[in-house]
Amino acid sequence: MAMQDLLKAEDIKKALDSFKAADSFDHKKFFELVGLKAMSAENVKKVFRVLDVDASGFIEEEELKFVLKGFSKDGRDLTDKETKAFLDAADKDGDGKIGIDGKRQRERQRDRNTIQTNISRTETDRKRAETNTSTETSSREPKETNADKKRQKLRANQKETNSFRGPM
Ligand SMILES: [Ca+2]
Repeated sequence: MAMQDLLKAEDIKKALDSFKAADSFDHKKFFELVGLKAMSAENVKKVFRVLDVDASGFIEEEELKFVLKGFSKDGRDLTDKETKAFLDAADKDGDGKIGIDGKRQRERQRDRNTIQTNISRTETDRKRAETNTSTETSSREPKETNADKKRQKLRANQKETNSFRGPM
């Protein structure tokens, strides 16, 4: 499936023309201009498959850099800054690539686990996945502690207020 079968050539041109200047790319506005926002989920998936050049099921950083070329051969490369910003915004689980079901993170997680079980991965990938998981867990703990502290402080403040108001 080619991109011009999915999107209108004039919309693609309009969208590409809007972000001709380096570092001007805004993926949300681009998707809107190119007509992706109004498309059915099924067609969005088709677009995704065109952009997923190596058919890995993910759009990796390298593919993202050339994402505009996927819409038109005249599309410019994204700058490193734009690629990074796009990836940060769209990569919800921080694995450094964009999955096809970005909005349904929980299902994706399950899919990924299935993929990890079914497809034999390189040792490096597995190790990286394990490291990621442990980092995620440990980075979550201080946040909870902070939130707890905040709650305790709030409760303490409340008590003070109550006892202050008590005699009144
Ligand atoms: Ca890919």
